[in-house]
Amino acid sequence: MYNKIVTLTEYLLKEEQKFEKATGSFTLLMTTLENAVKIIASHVKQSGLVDILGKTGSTNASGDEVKKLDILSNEILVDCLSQSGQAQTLASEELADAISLENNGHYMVYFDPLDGSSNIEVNVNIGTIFSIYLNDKNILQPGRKQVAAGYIIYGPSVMFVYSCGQGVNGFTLDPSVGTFLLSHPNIIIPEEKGIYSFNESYEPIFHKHTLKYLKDVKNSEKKYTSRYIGSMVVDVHRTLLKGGIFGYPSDKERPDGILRLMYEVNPLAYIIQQAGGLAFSEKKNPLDITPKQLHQRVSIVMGSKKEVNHYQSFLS
Ligand code: P6P
Repeated sequence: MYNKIVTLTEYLLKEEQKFEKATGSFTLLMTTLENAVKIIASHVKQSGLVDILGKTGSTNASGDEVKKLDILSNEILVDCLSQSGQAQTLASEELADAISLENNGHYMVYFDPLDGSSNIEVNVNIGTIFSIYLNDKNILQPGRKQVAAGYIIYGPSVMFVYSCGQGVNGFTLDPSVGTFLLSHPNIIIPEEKGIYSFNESYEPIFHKHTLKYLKDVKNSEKKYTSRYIGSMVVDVHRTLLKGGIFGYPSDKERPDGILRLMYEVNPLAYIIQQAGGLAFSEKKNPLDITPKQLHQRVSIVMGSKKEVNHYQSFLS
């Protein structure tokens, strides 16, 4: 008997059967998303070749314009999700306003099509982040109302990580078959780990509590190390699997940090909390923030329970 590994599609269908009233709409939405990110993954893999074959913004051998990868990724997601008919509203970091589609889709999908795109040219991992709500016509729902969220990491492997409220599962693309296989069932974040992930070049403008925290971990008996990739989705993925803490806190010049609530912080905070970790923006759970506008920025610290509590202990 060959070693039967569960595919993402099989997993989605199995989950669907747990819900009596399921119509298959969510499964179709997620399968559409899966197909879109496979197309993005293929472009990401070739991105290094674009430099050889023609700079982005130029035209390629067949005369097509070579697009910036984040713009192309956004177009792929908008096209695929629009055609699925399952989402009535789409919102993207790359679009000023949400798109309202002429369909009866049950869902609203928010996404950062290619987070960390500045890392593409140096061949460092990047990712797509998504957040899904039921379509209740209000595009500014708090993160707690997400029905599903997750991300796809384009790295040595392409990984699809998501939760719909019953824990977190990771699927790895088998490129020989073109299928995501369940490789990380029921991911639980380690309760503590000495890895902190902050951009310390902002030390001159960090608030006092952040400075005190960083000083403490550098002089702690417990061994800490620093890791910062500069793609939030990748820094959070490492934190999810290995433990530790990721932070982009507010500072003296950016009272709301820089990360986006609707399609970066909420989906990743949802995943971290579904895996048993903590997340907070200033003094509250980001999932409890009622958004004021679509591209709202918030400060964020998230990760292992003990590490986040340790950071919070420095908040006066
Ligand atoms: P800084 C990438 O551009 C991004 O939006 C996040 O993915 C990442 O965590 C952050 O910005 C990096 O910002 O200020 O450290 O370069």
